[in-house]
Amino acid sequence: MDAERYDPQQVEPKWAAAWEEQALYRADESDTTRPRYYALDMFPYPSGDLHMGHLEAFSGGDVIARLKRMQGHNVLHPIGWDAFGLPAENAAIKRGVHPKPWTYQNIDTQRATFHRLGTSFDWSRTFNTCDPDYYRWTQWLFLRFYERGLAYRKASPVNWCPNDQTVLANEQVINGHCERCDALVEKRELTQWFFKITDYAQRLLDDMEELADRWSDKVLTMQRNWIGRSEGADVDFAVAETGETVRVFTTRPDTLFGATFFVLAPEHPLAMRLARGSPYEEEFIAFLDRVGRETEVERLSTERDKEGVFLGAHAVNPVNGEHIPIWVADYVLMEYGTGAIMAVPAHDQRDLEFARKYGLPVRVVVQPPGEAPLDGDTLTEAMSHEGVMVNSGPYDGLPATDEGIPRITADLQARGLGGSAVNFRLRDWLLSRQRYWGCPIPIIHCPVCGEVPVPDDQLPVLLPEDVTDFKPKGRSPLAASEAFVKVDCPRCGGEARRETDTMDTFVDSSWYFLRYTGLDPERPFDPERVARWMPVHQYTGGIEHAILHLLYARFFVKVLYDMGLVGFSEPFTAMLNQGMVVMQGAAMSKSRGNLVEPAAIIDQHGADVARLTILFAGPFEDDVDWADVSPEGTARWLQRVWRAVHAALEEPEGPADPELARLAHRTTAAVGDDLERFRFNTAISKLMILSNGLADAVRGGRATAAERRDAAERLVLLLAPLAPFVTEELWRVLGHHGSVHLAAWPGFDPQLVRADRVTCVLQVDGKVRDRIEVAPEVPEEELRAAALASERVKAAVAGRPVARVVVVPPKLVNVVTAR
Ligand code: ANZ
Ligand code: ZN
Repeated sequence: MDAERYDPQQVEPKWAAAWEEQALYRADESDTTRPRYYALDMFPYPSGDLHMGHLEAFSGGDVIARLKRMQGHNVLHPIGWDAFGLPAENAAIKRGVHPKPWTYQNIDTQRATFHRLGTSFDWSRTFNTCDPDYYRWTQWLFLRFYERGLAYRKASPVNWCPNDQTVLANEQVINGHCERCDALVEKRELTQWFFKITDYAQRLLDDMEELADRWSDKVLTMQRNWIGRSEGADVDFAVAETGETVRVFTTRPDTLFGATFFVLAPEHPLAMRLARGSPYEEEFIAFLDRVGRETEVERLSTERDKEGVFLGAHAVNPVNGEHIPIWVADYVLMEYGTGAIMAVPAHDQRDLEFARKYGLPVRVVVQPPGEAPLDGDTLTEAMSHEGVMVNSGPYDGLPATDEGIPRITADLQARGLGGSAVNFRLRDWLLSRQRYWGCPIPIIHCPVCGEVPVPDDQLPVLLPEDVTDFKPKGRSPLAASEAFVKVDCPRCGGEARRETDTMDTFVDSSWYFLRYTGLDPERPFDPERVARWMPVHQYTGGIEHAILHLLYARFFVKVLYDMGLVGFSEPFTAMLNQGMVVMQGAAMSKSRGNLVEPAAIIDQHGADVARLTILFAGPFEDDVDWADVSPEGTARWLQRVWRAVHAALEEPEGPADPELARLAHRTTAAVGDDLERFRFNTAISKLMILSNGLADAVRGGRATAAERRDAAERLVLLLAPLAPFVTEELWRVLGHHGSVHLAAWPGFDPQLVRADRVTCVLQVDGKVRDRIEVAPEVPEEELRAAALASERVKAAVAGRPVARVVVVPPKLVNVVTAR
């Protein structure tokens, strides 16, 4: 090829085919000498071709895999497709085609784009979650969870998306809207399948300590808040009129003497019992109906007026025997704590607003020390911070938090009226969906035996092929297939019905990373292979999964750990989240007309340019605005790299040039460091400096042939993880026979890397006036003299007497004048 012009369209397909043919990136199962490294990228949804977010994520993930390979690791870098689910199905409905061929067609399209992009995947272990060979094991795992009581069915108020006509997990409701289609989510009372993730709440929280520093703080904080652990106490009140007990959860048992009313969630079973037959029944039922139409967000909103109804009954406060009125109110939720609260309006803002609206008393029981006594009648804002207990009988004078809480809690416990309690915000994971394109739940409903699991040897329960109507109608489209639904009970042989709901796709993605260790035909995964490769060393993917997928996958692995199938309880040792790719500040979309697609960029500039451009755009974790980047600029740089390497080999040599050697070694050290920390953008800018340095030296007739070759080889090796095609071609130009991607990552000479000049800042009275270059080991005296000799420093001193000179070698001199 031309030494003057590099043609990616000619070179890239050639290498893409060769790499595939040689299975260059296959993980080596038999090798026991090299350390193993599992570089995992979140697998894509096959809805259309790869998008720009994919380009960024997979380019970054691929750099890591390639770097580790060159550094001598036996790398596992797999890929597959998260192929079930709503996006594929909705698109299929819109186009009037079956979700299956549509999905597989998209997978083919994406696979082709991955090939063009040159991602270093091990293609021998790819799979799609919609393959029966895969979902068979999803069903098998479901049954193991079921046996352990970790998968169960219950009726409860659940989130319902009226647009997608299916239920949603709490994690899929974003500010009251459907995560997928943004429709306002409703509550419906339905019987659904759940995973008992709440059993693992504490461990999900505790094990995050292992992840500190290797996962972003942002993701860890989001998970911590989602799990939402609260410490407090359970307190039993009695109903004065009926004598029955009703329990509340409170984080503030120290405020018990300030409880002036009692509130039940409208859905609390006791509320209906108390209302029935009372003069308040009609009002209560109308209220219940109204609240049923409010979303959870509305109910919890601090902006909205709280509403409630008195039920005519009273609760007996266990600490002082006081009778307080029982209300129902919308701001108390059935799904949190016990669904009942003691209201302490002086110290809880929501209770205060409710009390003021309905004229209920407000009693201060915690007083800020050293301030004038608060008055419950005039209080406008609840006093929610620490203080000293007052109006609290035997507890008066105690510091409320440190002593009041433990004492009151212990006293209640001693009397059998409660005790300390921990509450989690986390709810069980609602996993069933009323949609076609998902993994069938392997359960049979028998009129005699009840719920019967499908026996393992009858797996997979295949999705019926005779369903033609996929439109969501509130019940699963699978119910329309007689052949699917009608089945003999595995236990009694009688006529029974199959469960027709399918699983949430997040079930599929909660264990896929285990199966990449080997496509075992007999098991979901081979525990020995898993032990060899896992936990994943580096996981790369979008921050949008900060809670959903990452929480569920952590939960699955903990259950598998308890089952003895894996030897670790955290699947992903380190996590890297890329930012979003936007266009002129807005999300890219076809309808906005601002859509850019990776395939089009590859068509125009080649894959290396696409990869380099997105990685050069900024820090990996920040958002990228495609309007601000220049693939043309990157393409021009690659042309310069191409010419510089050729010129380095072809032009007549010159005198030795230690500067070039220093630059090459310094770049080696810095780029290795940058890539290790995922600072792809700064690594690229350092490589630009090296390529310019090499071109300049050659053009200026400097450097020996050996020096030039060394610099050129380093440039190609260091660039290889970022731009795999041009470097593979240049590696041949440099006379090598094997692939650059299996070559060893270059070392460097620490002597050459050590900076020989550093910049010293010269200040006068703390203001920067000049900068000079000095040796790193410059003596203090010499530095002081050099600073005082600077023309700019002299001008700034302007003849005033110098009071003292602060010298911090080799970085700073500050000349302080007397005024
Ligand atoms: C009395 C009290 C006094 C409260 C006070 C707070 C401050 P977190 O921190 O979120 O766990 N609560 C309990 N169950 C509730 C439910 N189902 N719906 C709405 N609110 C509920 O909040 C726990 C506090 O939220 C509990 O402590 C309870 O109010 C309220 F000065 O009890 B507290
Ligand atoms: Zn039966």
